[in-house]
This record gives sequence, structure tokens and C-alpha cells, in this order.
Amino acid sequence: MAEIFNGIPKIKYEGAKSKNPLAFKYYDANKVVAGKKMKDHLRFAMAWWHNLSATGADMFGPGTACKAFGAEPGTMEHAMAKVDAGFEFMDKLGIEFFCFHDVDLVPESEDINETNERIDQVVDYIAKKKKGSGKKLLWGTANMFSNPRYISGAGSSGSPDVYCFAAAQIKKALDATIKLGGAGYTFWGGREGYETLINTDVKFELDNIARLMRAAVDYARGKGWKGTFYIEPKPKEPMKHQYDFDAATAIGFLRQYGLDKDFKMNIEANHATLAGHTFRHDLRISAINGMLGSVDANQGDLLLGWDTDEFPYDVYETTWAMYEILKAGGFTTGGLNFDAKNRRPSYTYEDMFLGFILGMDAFALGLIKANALIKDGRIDKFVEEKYAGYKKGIGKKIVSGKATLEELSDHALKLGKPDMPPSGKQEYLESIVNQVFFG
Ligand code: XUL
Ligand code: CO
Repeated sequence: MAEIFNGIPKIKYEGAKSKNPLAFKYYDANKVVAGKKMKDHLRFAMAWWHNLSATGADMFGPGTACKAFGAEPGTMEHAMAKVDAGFEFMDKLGIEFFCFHDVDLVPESEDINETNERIDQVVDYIAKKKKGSGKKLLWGTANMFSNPRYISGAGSSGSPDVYCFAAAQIKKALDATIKLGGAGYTFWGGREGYETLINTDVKFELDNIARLMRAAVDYARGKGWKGTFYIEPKPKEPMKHQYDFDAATAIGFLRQYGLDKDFKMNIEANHATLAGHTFRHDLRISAINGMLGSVDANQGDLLLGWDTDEFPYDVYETTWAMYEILKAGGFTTGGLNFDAKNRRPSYTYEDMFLGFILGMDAFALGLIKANALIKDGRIDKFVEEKYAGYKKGIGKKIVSGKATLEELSDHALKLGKPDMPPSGKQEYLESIVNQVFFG
């Protein structure tokens, strides 16, 4: 097999003092941190769409990066070349997982039957390459937002025919996921939402989306698949309002429709910030509901109001993310999928590697610092002490769930005036974070 990324060596860990751009400074795959190898905590994945398909085109100009990989884009030869490129890329970075949409794998035909035949060919080829390679499928998904038939959604479409096309794509993408031993399957409802309520029956659309998800679960479970379904919340873009607004909304939806046993959240950093939350907030909401499944690792730009999908470099953010993930017990079927792309001016093959090195090092450093914060213990101790009053007396009774409103009222009336609660000490706690980071 001819080398595609000529001149790019296997990326090795060289340590924080290294000035070699093509080396990891913090990601040391087999180093044990908090009882597990770094690679097993982080479970990095490559996204087929950004890494092997997207060229940097935006609404003002064409792509700048060449992702031809020696073949003519739009052909099956190119689809196969992308598989070779993807496996070489993962090998060189030591990445074990990948994720894809159905139509990232193949050029989409006008006729879905032909698209499906193409998917079969590429999936067979991926299955062959995967054997003995140590590479695994983190999750698969169906792109139900790009094709013009999805103008008004897939499961939320006003057309039952379009609804069936969505089902056909999900079925095929699930077949591919199952065949490749995938650990997960993601629903990101890009166009499941509305532009205006003037032409939308929200209740009908939500019911229909839930029916489609139920059909998908029944199909996959019927095939014996034990993997995790994920919802990837996002508040807007492309739609003005998307139904899976954030983790809290998506979890409520899953519970309402009885889908919560089969689904977890796939939290994307840039989606959380678009929803007006921190990345950490959506991870916490997922975790406390037993719904923290997987992560789309990227970061946004707070000065821009859209999904920029940048490679994560903000170590405060990656640290808080890893703090939440460690506290939740780590990933099981999920991992850190780089749903991230190079900036348009970073158009070379080398830039593709530099983006991943940046993101992998940022999360490795985040893991190290999150572990240090947990070991330091002062933050956890503070939070525990904040609620210590609930371990005795009336506090204990409240937590037992047995206190009546009269009892609670009597307690207050007896006191006449409570003591001020202790200081929140936010600034002190923030200074601990800086001390652990830089001390
Ligand atoms: C879009 C997005 C998607 C999903 C998969 O914002 O994040 O790429 O991750 O459909
Ligand atoms: Co994503």
C-alpha cells in the first residue's frame, strides 16, 4: 500500500520539553493516570467527515485542503482511498477509534439502492482493514440533514415518504455499525427542529421522532446489538431551534418516550456553549442522570455565534471535562471523538496531524490536571462541607424525605432568624485551580 501522508512519521510522545511539532508533549498512551492507561481514559476517535472528507469550504469560498488522497473525488476509488488514508492517519497518531456518517463513506447516488450497494463495498473494505489493526468503530450515524429531501427534518418531516428514507438510512447505517462491531450509534438531529412555529406542529414532530428512534432501537436489539444509542444535543444551527436543545432537554425527551434505557448523551463542547452552557455543565447534567455516554471533542469561539468545531486547546476546558468524566467513572462504550476541523488557512496534510496533536495533548493535559485537582482534594472537601448540615438534625430529616412542611416551618419559627450560610469562597477555590495548574 503506497504511503499517503508522505514524510509524516509515527507520532511519538517526547515530553513537555520537546520542540518537535510532530510529537506529543503530554499524551503518553500507555502511561497510567488514575489507575488506567491514558489511551483507555481518553479513547480518542477520528471523525470521517471532518478529517477525510471536508476541505474547508465555507459560504464565501471553496475548500483549500486537498483530500483527494490520489483519487478522483466523487468516485468509489476515492471512497476506498479515504479508508486507506484514514487507517494510515490513525496508525500514525496511535488513535484506536473512528466515527462516520453513512454518506461520509461513499458518494451519495440519486437512488438510495445504489448508495446502499456502495456502502456495502466500503464497509467490506473497512472490515478487512480493521482485522488485526486494533482499530474500532466508536459509533456510526446516518446523515439525515444534508440531502435536500430533509428540508423540514427527517423524523420530523411533514412527508411520510421522507420519514421512510430516514428510516432506510438509519437501517443501513445500523447494519454497517453492527457489521463493524461498533460500540455506539448516534442521533444528531440537525434539521429536527423548526424555523418558525407558524408552520410547525411541535407535538406531532416530537412524537414522530420518538417513534423513529423506537423503531431503530427495536431493529438493532432484534439483531442482538448491545451497543449504546446516543443523542447529541445542539440548540440551533442549521435550524433556528433544534428539539435536542441541550442535555436536560434531550434527557427529558428520552424519559417521556421510554427511550432512556437504550440511550445516553453524546455531549459536544461547542454545542453546549451554543446552548448558553459550559461544556462542563452538560457533562454534569448527563452524569447525574446516568446518561454520560460519549463526547464530541472540540471547542467553539465565544466571539462567534456558530459551531466552529475547532480543535480543543483550552486546557481549563479540557480539565473540567476530564474532571466530570473521571468523577462519573470514565467512559464505557464512549470516547472522545474529534468532531473538529482545521481552520481554512491550515490546509496541508501536516496541519491535519498538528490539529490532532493539539487536541490529544490538550485532553491528556486535562486528564493529568483533573486527576491532580481530585487528588488535591480541597475542592471536593469544600463542596462536601457545604452540605454537611444535612448529615444531622433537621437536615438529615429533610434528606430522608420524611420531613413535613409543618416540621420544617416549626424549625424556622423556633430559630426566629437563621445564621448566614457559610461563604461560597469562589475566588479561593479558583485560586486552588490555578495553583494546581501552575504551581
Ligand atoms: C454537527 C455535528 C455532527 C454530529 C454527527 O454539529 O456535530 O457532525 O456529530 O452527525
Ligand atoms: Co458532533
